[in-house]
Amino acid sequence: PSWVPTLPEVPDTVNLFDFIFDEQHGRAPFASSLDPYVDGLTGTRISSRGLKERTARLARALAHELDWGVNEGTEFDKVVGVFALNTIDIPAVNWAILRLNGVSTPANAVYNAEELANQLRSSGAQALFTVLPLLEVALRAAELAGIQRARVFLCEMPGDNNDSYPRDIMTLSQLIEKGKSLPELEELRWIPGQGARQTAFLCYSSGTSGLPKGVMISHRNVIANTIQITTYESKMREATGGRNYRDIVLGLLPQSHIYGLVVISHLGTYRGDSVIILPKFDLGDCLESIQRYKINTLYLVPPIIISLVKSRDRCEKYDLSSVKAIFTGAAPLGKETAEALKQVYPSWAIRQGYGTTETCTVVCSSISDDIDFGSSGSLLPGYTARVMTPKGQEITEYDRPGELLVRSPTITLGYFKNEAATKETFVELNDGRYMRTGDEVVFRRAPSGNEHVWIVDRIKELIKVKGHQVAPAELEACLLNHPAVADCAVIPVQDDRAGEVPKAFVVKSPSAKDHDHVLVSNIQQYVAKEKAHYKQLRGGVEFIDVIPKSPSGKILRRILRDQDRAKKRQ
Ligand code: 4UU
Repeated sequence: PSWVPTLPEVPDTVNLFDFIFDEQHGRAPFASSLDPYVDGLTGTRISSRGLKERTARLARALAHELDWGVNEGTEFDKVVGVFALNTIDIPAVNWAILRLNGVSTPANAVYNAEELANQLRSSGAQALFTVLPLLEVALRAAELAGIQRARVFLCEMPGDNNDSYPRDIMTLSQLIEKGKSLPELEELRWIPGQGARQTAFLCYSSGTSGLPKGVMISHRNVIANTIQITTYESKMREATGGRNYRDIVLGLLPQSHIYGLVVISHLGTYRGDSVIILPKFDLGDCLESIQRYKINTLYLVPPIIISLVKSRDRCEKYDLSSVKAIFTGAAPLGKETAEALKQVYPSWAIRQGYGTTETCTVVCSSISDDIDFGSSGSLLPGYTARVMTPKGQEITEYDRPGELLVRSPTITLGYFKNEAATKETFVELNDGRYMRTGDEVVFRRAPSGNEHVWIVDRIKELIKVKGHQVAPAELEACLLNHPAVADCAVIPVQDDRAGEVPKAFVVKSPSAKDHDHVLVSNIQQYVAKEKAHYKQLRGGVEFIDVIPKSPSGKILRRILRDQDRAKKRQ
């Protein structure tokens, strides 16, 4: 639409580390009077200068401990896992890894040891950062993935009992102290253009099908999305009265997921915001922090919004008048929930964004003076979209659903060591390289006249539980190890709180003799033991005679899903 500003050129010659820390790139933080990170629980602050210095020292210490040369090997020889709750030091950990020309692979903090070990193995991680509450899982996973104990590091966080730090495991403070006296690292040898297309992060996503895969996110992808968002928002702020406030942001969403990684660490620091870090969701801590730090921008996911609406009485005990805008994404925010929130907090601008790991975050987002509840707003500058029928025909009319394909400088490099999946998801069309989102959308004209994207359904296999990805293929592989399961398929079912939860259809093996209700709970408990808690079969287990499959043997989950929905509507 015409109001969306054009995208300034996305630099090809700068790496993400310099983009964040080098003042010549027009970065705001050093001009900002705000501290980039504040620990919401303790009030501990890190200044811009402090952040830069800590990152530099940490990079020197890491190079020393891991015996890594900045310009030796490729980025994939220097992969480091980050398995942590949010702390004010996680951005510095990521950027220190990038300063070594390495790759950070952030892992979901609720993973169990097996799940983490899978990611560490798949990414080829050589070292691991963690926090005390996750240390046991981290050490077990490191062992499974062949990472030596000496290469596991601990980031301190509030509430730690210092006596519990094992003596043989280095903490972040020890590393930073050590880095103080180590010599400067050599300059990053950066090949202009090519270097910017080097991988910075391996974030895991199952994409359109199969198991989680490492998405190769380049330095330039992250830079591009921060520039896109900043450009888009500056226009919006002009449109809403030229407000030029700096944001004080709620930094609650995990920095291990693309949403938190880009929007909280990178966008926040680039813009000179102050991010108030909380390690995990606790309504009281959130409300307390909003009041105490006068937070004006909340980045949330729908389940948290639901709890804000439902806990209205509790919220009224706090002064939340600083809040100007809330952003929601990672799963659909229904029209009803958005309207309920607007009723409770009429002064808050509610803005829905839509994004994916493979597009290095935000694709489209709504603006506050153009409320169109349920929509995900307009495409960010630099995005081109196409809507396609299953047969590959382009849809150009409004209101006709089809799969969304997008092109942008944020489209990632592909899946790590997975040519087949890369080819399926990233496709070359006549005007460039597009990413198939696997989401069904319609374009619609909003009351304001702007063109908006509505995410209407999901074509791909993915299940979204509280915004977290659950890959049906992963649960199916797990279920097949259960003696009572001969065949199975997993689909999403709607859930009031979590958005979606997984449900399994199971063909019983002939040896299964127990009563169905015993078997159901037995199977559910099995998954609960093997997998992280959000992957549990909360949608239930249903026995069927045969799993519908295509002639080539692909599970037709969509048939099961549509049948299940039809049954619930009856
Ligand atoms: C309906 O969830 C994400 C990224 C989310 C994000 C980040 C910054 C949203 C807004 C923002 O500002 O990534 P993934 O890879 O974990 O999951 C991607 C999938 C999408 O393909 C879609 O199916 O998550 C679903 N999804 C949404 N669905 C993401 N956002 C939305 C949304 N409505 N607003």
